[in-house]
Amino acid sequence: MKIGISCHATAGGSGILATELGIALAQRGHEVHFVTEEPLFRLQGFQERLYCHHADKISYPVFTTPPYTFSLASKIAEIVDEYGVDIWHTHYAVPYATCALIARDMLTARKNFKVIATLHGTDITLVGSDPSFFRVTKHTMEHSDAVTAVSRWLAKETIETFQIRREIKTIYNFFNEERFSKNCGGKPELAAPHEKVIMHISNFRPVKRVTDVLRVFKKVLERVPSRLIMVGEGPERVSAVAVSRQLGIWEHVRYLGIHKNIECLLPCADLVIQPSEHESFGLVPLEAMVCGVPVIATASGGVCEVVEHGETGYLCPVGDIDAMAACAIEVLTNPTKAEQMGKKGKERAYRLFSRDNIVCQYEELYSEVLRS
Ligand code: GMT
Repeated sequence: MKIGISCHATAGGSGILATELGIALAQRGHEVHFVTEEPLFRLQGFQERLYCHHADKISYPVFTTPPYTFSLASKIAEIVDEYGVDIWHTHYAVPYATCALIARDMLTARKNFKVIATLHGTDITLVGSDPSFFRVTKHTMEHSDAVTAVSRWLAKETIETFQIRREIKTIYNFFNEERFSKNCGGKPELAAPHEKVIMHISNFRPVKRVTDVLRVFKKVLERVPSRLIMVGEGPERVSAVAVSRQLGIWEHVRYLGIHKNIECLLPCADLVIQPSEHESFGLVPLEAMVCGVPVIATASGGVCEVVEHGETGYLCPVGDIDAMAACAIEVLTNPTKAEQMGKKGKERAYRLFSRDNIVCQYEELYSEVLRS
């Protein structure tokens, strides 16, 4: 098949998933065309059958905000025409599936060109915070040839929020086994030998509740010699740094910034903490489980379908610092428990979220949509 993909190119989970999907599809013999704003964060080196195109960013004095989405729609139509692409798979309804629908409308001669929208979460939260997106999101989902969501929770929320009558198929996210089995050339020294390593990885958006990580860590530090490794960048970083100083834990926290090779950092962690307001899926908890690292997340959203409470980590109430700290201390002071959780996490990740298993589900969907 010839498959086009549009997604955010930045370090977020949806862009990472879309990139890994494109790589996997190309490895399985499909021709894959990405159209993105910037080079893809997770793409390294040359990959046979994989093409990266960029839509132009126009700047003109009368445009207060450059209408990037229209150049994206034009670029999609151009690539579909030039290469004979069969399917455009977008990650997020707005703006990417909306742009692909405009391209589909323009491509009147290509009767069998199909658009698939995968929802990652912001489609819902964006509407929650800005109702002006409601109609365009609903229209896009209703007119795409298929819609998928990355968790059952997200599919249900979407159907309820938008009163959608069509099927939204759940296809879970996956991890790239090859990436997580590569040799990183030794472990980086993130802490002193007697210290446990607690890690948090995110884009530091308010939904990630990064300051909760610091409050939990302060309580853990009172009981367990440890170091907190914060990976990522984003708007809440400034408050996170301020809170680490206020809490007097600054010298026990390291802010590493954005890292491409998360597979080389995660295995150094004894515990990963992701105390988000909600997560539609939780790619970081999944990648931690792949590395055999127990996870503390919040019982909110699709992450409950990834982390198994009491087995591969703990799911605590949002904002419950005491509960998260108690679970963290239990994991860090009980090596047998930590090892068992890590083992079960790895086993669950490989059983439910392996690349071949999930990519096959997308391939089946593409074939089904092309037949319809
Ligand atoms: O979490 C973010 O802020 C990034 C966002 C994205 O668009 O990359 O992540 C969303 O999609 C990921 C991939 O499907 C999911 O693993 C994340 O749970 C989801 N984020 C939220 O729901 C907050």
